[in-house]
Amino acid sequence: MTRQLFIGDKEYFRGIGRIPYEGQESDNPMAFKCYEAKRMVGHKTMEQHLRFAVCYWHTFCGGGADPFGVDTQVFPWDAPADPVDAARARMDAAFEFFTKLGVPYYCFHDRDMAPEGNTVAESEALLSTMVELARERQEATGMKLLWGTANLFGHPRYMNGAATNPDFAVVTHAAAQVKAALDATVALGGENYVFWGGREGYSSLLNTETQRELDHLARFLETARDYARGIGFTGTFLVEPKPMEPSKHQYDFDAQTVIGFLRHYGLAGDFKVNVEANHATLAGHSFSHELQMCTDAGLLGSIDANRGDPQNGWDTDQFPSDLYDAVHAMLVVLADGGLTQGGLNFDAKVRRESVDLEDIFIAHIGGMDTFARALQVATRLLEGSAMPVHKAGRYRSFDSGDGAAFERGELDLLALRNLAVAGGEPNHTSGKQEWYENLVNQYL
Ligand code: XLS
Ligand code: NI
Ligand code: NI
Repeated sequence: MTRQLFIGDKEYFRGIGRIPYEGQESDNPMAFKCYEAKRMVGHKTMEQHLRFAVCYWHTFCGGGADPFGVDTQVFPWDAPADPVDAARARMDAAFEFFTKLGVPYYCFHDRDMAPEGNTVAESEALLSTMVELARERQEATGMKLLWGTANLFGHPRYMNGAATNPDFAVVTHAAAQVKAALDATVALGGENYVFWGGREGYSSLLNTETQRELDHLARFLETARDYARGIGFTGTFLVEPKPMEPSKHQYDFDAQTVIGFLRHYGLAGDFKVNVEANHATLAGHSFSHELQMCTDAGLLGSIDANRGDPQNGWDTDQFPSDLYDAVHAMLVVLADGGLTQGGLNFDAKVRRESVDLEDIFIAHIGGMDTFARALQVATRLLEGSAMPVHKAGRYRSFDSGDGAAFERGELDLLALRNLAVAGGEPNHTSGKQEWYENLVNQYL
């Protein structure tokens, strides 16, 4: 079936067709240099490995406003004065963009897709109208939903938190929104459902009972899970860590904090982690560290692919263009067996100064090429270089004999002490970090 490139009678991205693959030698900014959806890398295609998703919020809702200035980007789909007409126009533009870019997935918040009404019931009705349209668009284009979520941070009622709000009435509104967003996700065949707790944190201990708020968060997630399972959602729930911004102290600080939380409250069976690169750096970690902590725990769910700025300490949500960082990330992902139900969602926005409509294509093309190259480089490093053997070799002393007995828990502290006496001073073994770093550069 040939995919139709735009929906309805209006083309939003005029002059732009389906983005082609033209290879490394091409100087066409509107072409892929590396990403070739059907190209095999190992036993999967690039498309199957990378499972790219476009996010609805930055790409079609964000106009470049910052704390010091209004929107700089004027989107033609924002033209209709009626908010529902604008939502429809935005959806047409979104599906045209997805189709022309050639990604398999998208992600959305309830409020990106439909405006909020004056009452819970009105908001629900607005969302289901738009979901019905999205379902038709998905059928017409073959697009799939990687994950849905609810915006529990934008409305003023959430200023003191959503699930962790000290006022139960607010918690019920958060629940109403999550219920509707879960209904929408299920209706659209979403493969995952995300909880990012933007306001789930606090500013001052003087007015906050943290233990109670954490218990409420866990209870809230549990009730959401039970409802979703009841309506037939078989996907994975994802918690997205972030250390700060907007809250000063966020309960989902980083991957290890979330993993500990999920295990403590018995949620780790249904919930996994959605790692965002920029949130990792805000927490003082590298992107690959966060991914590694999740894969170690068997809890890597999905990825928000973006990057921060080394000089700015906030969530700049830039498009991933750092190949070195992406290689480090893909090394962890591939060693874990790859993304299964998750994907690479571009939770990223073009800079405020990038005001041409084509800039959002250029940004996504760059992000996709970055990860496609990283996939190739990481595959070669894992399958063709000496790196995995050397890494495993560092732990050789645990593979047999007393080291293996220690791992099995068969040696007590005294036995270990006696082995130290018998063995004498250990050899100093080089960690060879520079050797590994040079190897990565050699494969880039
Ligand atoms: C904000 C988060 C947000 C989530 C979805 O920093 O990254 O965009 O991904 O609510
Ligand atoms: Ni995100
Ligand atoms: Ni973010």
